[in-house]
Amino acid sequence: MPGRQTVTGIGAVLIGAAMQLNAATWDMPTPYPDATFHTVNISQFAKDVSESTDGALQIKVHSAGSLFKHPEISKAVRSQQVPIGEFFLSLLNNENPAFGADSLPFLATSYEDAKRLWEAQKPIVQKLLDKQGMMALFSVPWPPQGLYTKKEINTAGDLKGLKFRTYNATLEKFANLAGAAPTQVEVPDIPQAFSTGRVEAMITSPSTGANSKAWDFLSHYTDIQAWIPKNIVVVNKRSFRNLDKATQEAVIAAAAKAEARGWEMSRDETRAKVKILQDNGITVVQPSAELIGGLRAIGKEMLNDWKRAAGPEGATILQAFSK
Ligand code: PCA
Repeated sequence: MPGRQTVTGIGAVLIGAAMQLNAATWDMPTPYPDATFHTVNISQFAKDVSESTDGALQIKVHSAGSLFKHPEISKAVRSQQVPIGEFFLSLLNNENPAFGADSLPFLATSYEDAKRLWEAQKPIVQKLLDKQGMMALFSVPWPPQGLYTKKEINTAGDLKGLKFRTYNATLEKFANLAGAAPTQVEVPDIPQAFSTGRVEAMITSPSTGANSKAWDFLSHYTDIQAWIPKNIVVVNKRSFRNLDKATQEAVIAAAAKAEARGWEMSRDETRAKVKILQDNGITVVQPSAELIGGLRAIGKEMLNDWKRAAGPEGATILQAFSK
C-alpha cells in the first residue's frame, strides 16, 4: 500500500501543478469602500468563484477606487486593462440614456418597481454593453435615496443655493433644477468634502450616509425615497471567452447567486442604516407633501427630457416597465 499511496501523492501533485498552470487571477476594480454592502457581496462572489473552480479562477477585489478611479472602471474593462469591474450603472447615462433609467427621480421607488425596471432595462443594457465588448454579470440596487442636510427642509425651494454633492449627471441635473449648486464627489471623499465646506447637502442612500458617518457633518435625513439606482458588475467578453467552459459556468452561477443575495442585502440595509443614522443623533424626517410635490415636479420634467433623449430604446424600457 505505501507504493500506491506514493503514486496517488504524485498524481495529486501533478494535477495540482496542472491546475496551477491554468489558474488565472482577475484583478477587479470597484469604487466603494470595503464596508459597503456591495463590496461585501462582491467579496463573497469572488470567494464563491474560487471555491467552485477549485482555485482555477481567483478574483482579487481592489475596492474604493484603489486600482482605477470610479469614472475609469468601465473603460478599463472595455479596453481589457482589467477583465472585470464594478461601477454605478447610471454613470454610463452619457453614452446612452438607457443606462440611466434607474436614476430618474420617482420613476421606481420600491424594490418591486426597481426589480421590474431592471428586468425592463436588462436586455437593452446587455445589448449596449455587448457592442462595447462587455457583458453584464449582475446588478444590485442601493437602498432608496434620501436627502441629507444641515437644516430642516420643508419645500423644494429650501434646496435653493445649497452646495450639493452629486454622483452622476442625472443627479447634477436634479440639483440644478432645484436651484442648488452641484459638485461631483466620490463616496470615499464625502467626509472631507463636507468638513472643508465644499458641499453642505446630498442625496444618497442610508448606507452611504451611515458609512460616511454623516452625523459628523450634518443633522437631518429626509426620507424622500426618490429612486433606487444600481451598481453593475461587468466582464470583458474576450477575457470571459478565454476561460474554459466549466469556469465560465461557475462565474455565471456565482453571479446569479450574488444578484439574489445583493438585492436581499440592500433591503436589509435600508432599515438597519436608517437606525444607525438615528442612533447617532441624526433627525430622521418624513417629507412634507409640499416637499414631495416640488421634487416630483422636477422628476416629471427630467422624465420628459429623458424620454426625448432615450428615443425608441427608452420607450421600450418604459413600456416593459409599465406592464
Ligand atoms: N451611494 C452611492 C451611489 C448611490 C448610493 O446610495 C453614492 O452616494 O455615490
